[in-house]
Amino acid sequence: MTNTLFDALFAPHVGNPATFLECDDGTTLTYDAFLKRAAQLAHVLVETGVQPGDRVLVQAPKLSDIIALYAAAVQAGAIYLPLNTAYTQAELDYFMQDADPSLIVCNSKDETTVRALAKTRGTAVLTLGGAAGSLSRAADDKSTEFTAVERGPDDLAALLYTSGTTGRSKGAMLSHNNLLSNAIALTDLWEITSDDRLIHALPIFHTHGLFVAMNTSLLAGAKVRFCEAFDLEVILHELPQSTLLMGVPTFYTRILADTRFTKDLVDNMRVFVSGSAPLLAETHREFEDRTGHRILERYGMTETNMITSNPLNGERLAGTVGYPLSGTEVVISDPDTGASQPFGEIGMIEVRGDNVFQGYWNMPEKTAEELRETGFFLTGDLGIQTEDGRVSIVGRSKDLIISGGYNIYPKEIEDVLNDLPDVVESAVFGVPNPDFGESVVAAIVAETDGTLSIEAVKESVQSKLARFKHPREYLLLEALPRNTMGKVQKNVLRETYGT
Ligand code: MCA
Ligand code: AMP
Repeated sequence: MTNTLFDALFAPHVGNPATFLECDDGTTLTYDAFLKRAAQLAHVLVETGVQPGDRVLVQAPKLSDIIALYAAAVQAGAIYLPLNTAYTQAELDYFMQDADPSLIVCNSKDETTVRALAKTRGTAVLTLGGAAGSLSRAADDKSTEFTAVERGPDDLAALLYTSGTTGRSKGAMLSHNNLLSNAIALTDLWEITSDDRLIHALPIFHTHGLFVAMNTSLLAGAKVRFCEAFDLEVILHELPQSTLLMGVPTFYTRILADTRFTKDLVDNMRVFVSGSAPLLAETHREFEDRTGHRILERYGMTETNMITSNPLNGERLAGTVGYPLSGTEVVISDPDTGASQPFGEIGMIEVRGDNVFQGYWNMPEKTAEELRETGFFLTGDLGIQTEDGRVSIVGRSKDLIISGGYNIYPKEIEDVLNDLPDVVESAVFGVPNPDFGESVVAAIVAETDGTLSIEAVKESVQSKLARFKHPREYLLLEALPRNTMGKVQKNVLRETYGT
């Protein structure tokens, strides 16, 4: 019986006595113990009625059991669907409707509300949250062996939602081979081995924290210092005993802002990886001046996993995202005609390879718009490529704000604002922010009767959207700037209000 991802990432660790996870409370889990826990959880999934191909939706705290649950879902042939813990009930309701999971695993403290949402569909609900979690408890007396369900390279292993320019989140369908091929390419390129110790301070519901960080560690048999969240004190404490850190640019600006962060703290460190958002050349330089290390920047997307990376051994250039990974092709095309651009010309970054997803869940038209029949995926990022293949991102053709590594699509926020009775129209845009890279500003044109209350607007936004998407500033304007075609000029808003 084969199960592509399980056989490569997890099964080789049966009986492996090496440490895998080191948690905040001081507990550690060996690879063997982790595998046994995953098997117990897989038994609970099957007993709950999860069938191969079913979605297991997970919105739960970052505990070791959540990684074992990911392994259990893969082992049981299910499709793992992780969600940001910051999502509101309204957002969760959308994902539940769209993905139609057979099981929801939520935080114990959210059980009542999640059960109320799940009830109408008859979806099973289990909880994670230390000893109190019903999933954890149910697993405790199960067998520590489980025969992995047959799954081939093209079967789906995960469904990751990514917001879109239409305001509606889309589920990116990722196959066993999408995840495995990318993990192999990154582990080889970054030379990750069982001698490595990774500081894992990213959330575990996105590609970066779940696949880039965990799948490579699993493949290599590395140790993972599993931090519940980003905490500067913990990072400074762990650096001398670690070799790898993977983070978003905010991690690096926050670390650099602390004067205790010095060269001698990172003597043991091998690689600092940055991604999910543009790393300022200034941060790159300051980091090198302070530590002698050049941050290794790489580029990816939920739909494609990682696409390019600066080299481990060659030159890591600030402001570039490096070369296409092994097995991944990048072309730069004219965004209007789709024709290939000459080297050095700006165009749409398109990508093809085993890393590229299988399409959007239940959205064949969207899939057809963004995934060409030739297999090339249109990233919506604008870039250039030099003759030797090095890629730089120079902008985006999609209207997107990246705040602290989280993607925020203005359309989703504008839809909420425009639905309010006193709002005529709105435009949401990003402005530079020293901590998060960009932050969200909303410009609103209100009805002329003057009854619009910003407090009421904030309340409405709060009930519908996760906190990280909330505008940090509201502007009341008489009119939005428009070009001669009537299109709102967000560049003008950014230039006028960016400071
Ligand atoms: C937290 N807040 C945020 C963000 N994070 N607001 C905007 N943008 C954010 N990213 C809110 C909190 O709710 C809080 O709200 C306030 O801001 C201050 O929180 P703070 O304590 O400063 O933040 P934090 O908890 O320390 O989190 C910052 C963070 C975190 C560590 C940078 O956002 C983070 O872990 N980001 C990584 C995201 C990531 O993994 N991205 C990868 C996805 P209040 O005002 O109520 O206090 S992209 C991906 O996977 C692609 C494929 C790729 O290429 O990697
Ligand atoms: P997501 O949809 O969360 O997978 O985010 C993918 C987007 O993040 C890409 O389309 C890029 O716009 C952005 N991104 C990821 N890595 C980088 C990077 N190193 N530099 C600039 N943007 C990046």
